[in-house]
Amino acid sequence: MSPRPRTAVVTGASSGIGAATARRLADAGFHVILAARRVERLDALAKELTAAGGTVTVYPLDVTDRAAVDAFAAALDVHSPIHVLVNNAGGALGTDPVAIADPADWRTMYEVNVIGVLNVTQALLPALTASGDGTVVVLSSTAGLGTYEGGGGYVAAKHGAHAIAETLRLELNGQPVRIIEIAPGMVRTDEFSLNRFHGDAERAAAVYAGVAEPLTADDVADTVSWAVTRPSHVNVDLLVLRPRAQASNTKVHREL
Ligand code: 8X3
Repeated sequence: MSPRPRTAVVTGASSGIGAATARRLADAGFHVILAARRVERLDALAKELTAAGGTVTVYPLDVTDRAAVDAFAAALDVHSPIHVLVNNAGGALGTDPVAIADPADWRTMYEVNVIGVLNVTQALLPALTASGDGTVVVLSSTAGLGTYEGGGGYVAAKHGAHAIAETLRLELNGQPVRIIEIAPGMVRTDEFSLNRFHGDAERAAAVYAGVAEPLTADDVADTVSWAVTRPSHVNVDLLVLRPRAQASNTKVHREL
């Protein structure tokens, strides 16, 4: 009898880095639980992964809704232990300077990037610990490690996600759960910049103007998959990845 597959939960799995991570983890043999708000996208991804031989489960979820997250955790407990949680759901809103930024944007970013990670991690920690070999991934950002002009609310929120990862690693020391933080720099996805600029496609595209090869969602997913498949005693505390054209948050080589 072949062993039961290890189970991975990916939040924000409907697009971008989340969907790419789900693909990579399914390919690596995980039973992948796809969680996100947009269920029709999850269904399409589930169909694709199942056709490729993967085992997936779809679960509609808003990570900022604590009651929904608790119900999600209760539903999962019935089935199997959780080995990997990838806290990917997140995003940016706006690039206004601090002096004039909209507090509503900041609140939304804090809710999804910080409280969302807190909600899902708290709810799944018992199942991750019970697995005897759990991994929590926090997809933060280079915005969680340093600031830049116009980054304001996103930088603040991602510093919050970084703080969760650092604190949790200390608090769980001695338990069979490792905490991995992956901090990507410039990644070109269909939605990240578009959402940030409230649907303004021109401004969204300008972010990547002249940049030879921004990272792709799959570049990040590859890194997540690599990190979570290291032997259990190996903890990749923090991994920063950027495109070669980006030397820092504010130094980007553009060929224009
Ligand atoms: C995305 C990186 O540079 O837009 O997390 O903050 S950046």
